[in-house]
Amino acid sequence: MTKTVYLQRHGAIAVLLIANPPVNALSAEVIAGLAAALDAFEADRSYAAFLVHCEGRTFVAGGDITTFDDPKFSTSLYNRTLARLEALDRPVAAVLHGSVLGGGMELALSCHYRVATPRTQFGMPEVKLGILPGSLGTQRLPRLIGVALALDLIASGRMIDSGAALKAGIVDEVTEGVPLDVGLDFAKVLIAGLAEPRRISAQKVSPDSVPADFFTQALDDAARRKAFYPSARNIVLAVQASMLPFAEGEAIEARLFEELRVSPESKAMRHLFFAERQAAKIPGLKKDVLLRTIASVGIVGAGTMGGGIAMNFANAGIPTVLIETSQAALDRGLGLVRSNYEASAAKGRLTSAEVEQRMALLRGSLDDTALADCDLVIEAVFENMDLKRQVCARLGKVCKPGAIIATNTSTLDVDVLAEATGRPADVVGMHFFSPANVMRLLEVVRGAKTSPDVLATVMQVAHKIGKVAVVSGVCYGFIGNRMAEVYMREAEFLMMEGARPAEIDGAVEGLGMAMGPCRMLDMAGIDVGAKTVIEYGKAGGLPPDDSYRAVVQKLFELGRFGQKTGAGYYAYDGRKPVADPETVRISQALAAAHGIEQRSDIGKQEIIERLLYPLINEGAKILEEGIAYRPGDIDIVWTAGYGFPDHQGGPLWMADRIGLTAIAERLSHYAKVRGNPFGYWTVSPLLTSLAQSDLRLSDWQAS
Ligand code: T1G
Repeated sequence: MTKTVYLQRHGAIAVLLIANPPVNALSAEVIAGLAAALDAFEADRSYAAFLVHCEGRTFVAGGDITTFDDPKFSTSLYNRTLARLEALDRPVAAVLHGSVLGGGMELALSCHYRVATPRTQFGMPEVKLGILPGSLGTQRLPRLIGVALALDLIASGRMIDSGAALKAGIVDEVTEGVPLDVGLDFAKVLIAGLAEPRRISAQKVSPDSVPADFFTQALDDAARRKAFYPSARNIVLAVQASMLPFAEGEAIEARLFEELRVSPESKAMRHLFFAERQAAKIPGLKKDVLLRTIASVGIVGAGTMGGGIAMNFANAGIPTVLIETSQAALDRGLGLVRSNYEASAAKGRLTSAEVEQRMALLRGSLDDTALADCDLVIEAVFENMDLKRQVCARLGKVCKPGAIIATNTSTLDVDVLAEATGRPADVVGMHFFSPANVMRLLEVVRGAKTSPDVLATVMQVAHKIGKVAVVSGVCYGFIGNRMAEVYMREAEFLMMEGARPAEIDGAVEGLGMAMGPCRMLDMAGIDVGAKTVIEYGKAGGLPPDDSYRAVVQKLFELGRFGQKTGAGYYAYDGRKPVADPETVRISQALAAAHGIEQRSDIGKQEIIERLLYPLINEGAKILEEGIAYRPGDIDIVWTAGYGFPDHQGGPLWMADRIGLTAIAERLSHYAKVRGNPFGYWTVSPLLTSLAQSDLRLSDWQAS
């Protein structure tokens, strides 16, 4: 047997033991081991049943995603092996625990019977990788649980628990206990009961099990979801093929799977799968670093951010105290949290008991000595350096020794705030994105003196509260906002030259951006954007260019704050953005005041290049300055925090696909045609050197 698969005898039961840590992914060795075990079982009539069991924390969690880029990759061997498993003439059972996902679920479905332990999760997450179940999941699952639920699970990629799996008929039994023992007991009952093989592939899906227009509707829905789920259409077609004879459906699934596997979209999404996990790793961190225990949290400031941040910890069951300066502010903050939870309960996402459990974990105080026992304290006061320095100085005194002090600043210098505490080794930035209880991205900012165990502890806390954490060094705007700044700069220059907000947004939304720059800032608040620019100017960070971000500052002056005031770059009919001639007039007046020539020939490609290429160039600078550890980290920041489309893999992944030489050439082109007095178009040294060596950003490693 190969080292990852063993066949063990337990009386009349042959146990196929898969041991391929960490998640028992289906490597070539595992598949070969399964085939060899079937040979042995078929040849030995003393066995009365076959039990599939996995060692470690989970049953098979899917195909080995690292193998999908191999041109020789194929699911056919695995699929044939599953067919052999299902065809065995004696009962075949699977005992399930952990996360039964993708190819693991397909393995379970090829067995005749299935038993699970109570906390097992089930899912078909292939859609999140831009593919579809390629080992008959689209054919067997509809036959087992019906087309509608099967399509829902495969198209959404959502996980269900053991109870739901039992109810749906995915498992026959849910039994507490050590998985192997549960499996053996289950198999013994099958033998004693003379259970017959039960093959899903032999079942049929009745055509009238769904309404006549079911698949037409499903294809329409898939077309709407395409931007986020590029494999949505093929998933519908594959599930629809389950209405055909099994062999025909199998062939259709195989074709549709392969089409997706080799697609740029799926390669981009698979890149992000690993990039997200790489981002959690801190280079040079000793393996044995001792993490600090975070059992209680304090948050200074119960505003929108503070309340949203507090919810993350309450959701993870961590008691949290919120500090405010007035009872009214405290009541308002906790009231907002409660209304957020109640809104989730109204949508069925939480029970009212869960709302109360989470609210019970939150308490407010006007006395900051209530923070004295907290293991982690996060300041989330107004974005003003003087105020934050005062708060940090106070926290340096109030927080117990060993407590971690974090600042939620989005642009200010974390090192300055760390020094203000008098204990900079305990200080780190935790930049949450608004709304803090929703956005997955968390930028963890390592200060010059942040101690390694503080950084590692906060990265672990981030995982615990369900955030995607990316480490950033200290610079203006860290990774995301620093790159967004050049993106917004060009959006406004284009506007002053005559491009309309809808054209600017439309160009990048056509690439799959969830929201273009104008709609994004109108939603976040023109006032927020303008104040950031003004603060940065005060800090001496702006180029000596009077026309720099002139539009957002003018809109701010005029009280046009975006959605919240009914007008910003757009006018608003409720939440619907509408072109506003006043914005055009403002832009034209600013252009005249700054001597910017009006043009009527600004095309989509120019908008895309002028928005994205400086953003990519800034990302390259962030890499070469050591602000970000790796290109994939930057891709995660933009896909998890700024609505960059997963199927484009993030800005630096996209840059590699466009080609760095082409990007460098276009940056130089704009330097020529627009002039480059402030260095806006200067190609970063890293981009230049990679382009010259015909290398990619993904080839770059921090030296
Ligand atoms: N392939 C390869 N490596 C994987 C992997 C996979 N499927 N799943 C996890 N890993 C690695 C991961 O990169 C990390 O590595 C380590 O395992 C721990 O993962 C044939 C074609 C199971 C819920 O999409 O959702 O089946 O960083 O940090 O938080 O039709 O892993 O330690 O070096 O995520 O406890 C379908 C993907 C594949 C499941 C556990 N399956 N995995 O979460 O650990 S396509 C999936 C997960 C397929 C079939 C089709 C999660 C998890 P490292 P982790 P975790």
